[in-house]
Amino acid sequence: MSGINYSEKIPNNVNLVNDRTLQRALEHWQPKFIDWWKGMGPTDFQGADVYLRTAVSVDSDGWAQYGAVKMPDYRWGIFLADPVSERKIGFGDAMGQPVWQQVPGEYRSTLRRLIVTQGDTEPASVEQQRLLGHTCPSLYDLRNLFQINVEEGRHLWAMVYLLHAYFGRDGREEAEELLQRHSGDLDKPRILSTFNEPISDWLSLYCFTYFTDRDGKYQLKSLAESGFDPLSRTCRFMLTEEAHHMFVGETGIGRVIKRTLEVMKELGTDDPARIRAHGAVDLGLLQKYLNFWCSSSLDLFGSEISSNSAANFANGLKGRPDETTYDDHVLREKTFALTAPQGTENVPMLNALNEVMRESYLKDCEIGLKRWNRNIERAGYPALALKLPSMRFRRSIGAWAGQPVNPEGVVVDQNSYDKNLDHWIPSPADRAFVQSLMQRVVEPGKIAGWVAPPDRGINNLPVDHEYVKLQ
Ligand code: BYC
Ligand code: FE
Ligand code: FE
Repeated sequence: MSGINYSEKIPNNVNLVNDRTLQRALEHWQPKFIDWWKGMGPTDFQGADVYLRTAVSVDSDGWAQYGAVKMPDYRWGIFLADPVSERKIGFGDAMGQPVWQQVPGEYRSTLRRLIVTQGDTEPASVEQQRLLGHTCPSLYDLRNLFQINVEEGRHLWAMVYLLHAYFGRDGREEAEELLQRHSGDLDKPRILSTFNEPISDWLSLYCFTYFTDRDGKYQLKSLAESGFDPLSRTCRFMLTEEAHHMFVGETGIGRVIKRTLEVMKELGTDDPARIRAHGAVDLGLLQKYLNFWCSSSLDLFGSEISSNSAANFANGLKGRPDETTYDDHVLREKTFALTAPQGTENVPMLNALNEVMRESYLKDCEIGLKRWNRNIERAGYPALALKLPSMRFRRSIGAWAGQPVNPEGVVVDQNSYDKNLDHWIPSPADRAFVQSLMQRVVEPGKIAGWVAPPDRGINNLPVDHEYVKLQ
């Protein structure tokens, strides 16, 4: 079951060949996807040979095969984790009943909306990152960018498969629209806010893959709990691909810090102006980038009080990440003490699940910070330790939306908020400086001056391997 059939036009492990109608519908969508990839995917590198991994099976061990591939020839396909026999719904009012292999009529529009929202983020991120290849700090980084891009493309395939296979004509229409909305487009933007933010430099890419791909991890984990079994199985396999995206973020930021600490040591100073003059990113500037992308990603969990989240959980559509680690899977009796600008009140737990998830997400974000801060402390600069902003800072969604809150979570007056914002998130001058660092480095083994080389290469190859052969 878990073996992937690559002899077909659309690689898959769902026995597509036995469902001609579905196969034809997907083969009809395939060229539109390729057109989208060529028009909206990475610019100018479509002819380059990229050292990419491709899924060969959905087992946890050895699912990847590595080799040089031109991106448009990447074998995007449909891969579901193996079914769990006799799987039961693990939470909500229908807990203990068998999972659904088809979409229950009463949940059809809600499930479609969840799948479309998930699907929309995948091509959005490729669009956001499309120009970064021109300013890559090394071939190693360039390869990682393209690996992420092709996998986000495959995540789109995963959602499009569900839409085509389970939602009939509406699903096919939604699949078309996934290629028609575009990141940052004024008329047809992507659905969620973060996916319309430009990613025009590599510091933003590292922050995006650290914070925003991690929202992907949490959302996919909660959908992997779903009573709609095909969605669960799809998300379980997507999660195995997601780990590398967050790795690029965590090691990327770690390498920026490493380089900055080297420069600080060399110059014997922590003066931001001198560090910048030396072509590195001072830690205060990095903190601003963390504040920006973390706060933006916190919005992706939705409102603190949400009837959508309550219904999704009660109906068995969307659980909590790692649902089995909780004691109570029904939550009809529980409440949650929620603090809003008006004060603290107890709300039904079911309505507060977005906030529960946001809290566990933020805890997960702390792990990288601890690691980075150890190096900052060891270098003798404990006062420059990096911090995550408060969950209330710069929110656009939910109870704290539009409130003048500083990164520590304290409400300040609007005037001082407006005046200080440029100290908390990157100012236009900060962005211009970071942009000035973005010089393309494509000699094998060479690296830009603002970031340290990685500790090791891909798949046991040396760091100076020619990961992308440019034409
Ligand atoms: N921007 O009750 P509410 C990934 C909307 S990332 C704009 O507060 P709910 C990836 C919301 O849609 C993972 N709109 O929230 C990462 C709703 O609109 P409608 C993506 C927003 O519904 C990197 C209204 O506000 N996956 O995979 O409980 C690279 C009220 O909603 C935002 C998913 O998100 C926002 N930030 O929860 C590549 C999973 N937040 O319906 C890929 C699927 C909320 O009233 N999505 N709204 O018109 C969901 O589970 C939910 O839709 C949300 C929102 C968690 C996003
Ligand atoms: Fe993804
Ligand atoms: Fe991702």
